[in-house]
Amino acid sequence: MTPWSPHDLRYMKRALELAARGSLFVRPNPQVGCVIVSPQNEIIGSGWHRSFGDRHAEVEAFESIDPLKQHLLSKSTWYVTLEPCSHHGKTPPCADLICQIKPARVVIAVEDPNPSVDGQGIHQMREQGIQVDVGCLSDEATWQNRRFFHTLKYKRPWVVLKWAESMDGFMDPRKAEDRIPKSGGRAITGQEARLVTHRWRASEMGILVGANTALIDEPQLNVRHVDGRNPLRFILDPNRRVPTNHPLFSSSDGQEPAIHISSTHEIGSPPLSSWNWHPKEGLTALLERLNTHHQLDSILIEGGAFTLQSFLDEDVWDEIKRWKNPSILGKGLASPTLPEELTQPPFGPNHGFAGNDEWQQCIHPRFSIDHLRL
Ligand code: AOF
Ligand code: ZN
Repeated sequence: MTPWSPHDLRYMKRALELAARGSLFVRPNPQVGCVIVSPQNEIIGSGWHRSFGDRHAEVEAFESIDPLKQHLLSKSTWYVTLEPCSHHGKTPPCADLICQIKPARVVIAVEDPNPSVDGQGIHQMREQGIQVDVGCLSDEATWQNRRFFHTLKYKRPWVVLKWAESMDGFMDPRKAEDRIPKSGGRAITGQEARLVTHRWRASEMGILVGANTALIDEPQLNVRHVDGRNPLRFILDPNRRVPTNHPLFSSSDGQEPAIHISSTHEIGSPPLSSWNWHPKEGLTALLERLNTHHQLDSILIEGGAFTLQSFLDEDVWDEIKRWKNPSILGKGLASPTLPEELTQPPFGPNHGFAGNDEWQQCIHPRFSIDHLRL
């Protein structure tokens, strides 16, 4: 294995940091960052993939270089968090650009598993005599793009279960029988937590609620409190209880109408505003359809208790994000039961506070970084 120098680790960390700035905007593309360093260890260019369809990180880093420093390029080292692409997508291949420039060295965190790239970018650059070293901070880079890697490997989106509960484990102070349609949700958490939740929503491509939540809470399922992209909304309603005039079925503020999943619709060709799924097919089949019909690389399951519990019971989930409010409600709608075995995310914090609320994040015990790689 290549022994990574302290400089390599430093600049790749910086590239990962930059990549993360695209996290709310690039999906279903991966987050990618790039840092260009002179032989004197000066960062002369840096960039990241800012939003879906936009320039790739390498191009942005290249274009950021001061013309007076361009002569340093032939001896430069490029740090990229994902293998430079070799395909003509929405933009020309980054590997072509790098081959024209011919820097001394390119350091890559992890290969791009996209079948149109898949090692060809690396091969192309090596053919041109460029030194290419792969694997610097590869675990961190794989984790950062877990949604992208997971979907390419498993053909289903990364599933995040999310809910908020009181200290004594209730999601709603009302019991199930007191929760009548259109009565609205009862917030367990405060305003600061809402901002964080909206950032979580913007981080995932889709958001799904069950029929009860749609009927009772009438949630908007958007990211109105933060700057970011609205997720595509889904209502899981096998028995078709949600009426077609439900507010979620209209577009608002540029957000697409929610997609209705029930067991009585006909399957058509995408894009679809409704499609068919029956609980006896299992949640894995549902998730595979979310990927084939809508190219979803991740989905946030926002409730309610029954829908969340069914994902837990079928063991089809990857990450849990749970809010805990210090209140003691004594009664109400019980929250889902956390599985006994849970694992902490490999990088970054697994809990934190927003105002009076604590968030906790855990991942499925079967998870490993290797499990994400092809
Ligand atoms: C890179 N640098 O910054 C990114 C890469 O549709 P396009 O043209 O934007 O291509 C998207 C694919 O390119 C994406 O699925 C992944 O394989 C790669 N992303 N590659 O060299 C970047 N974002
Ligand atoms: Zn590219």
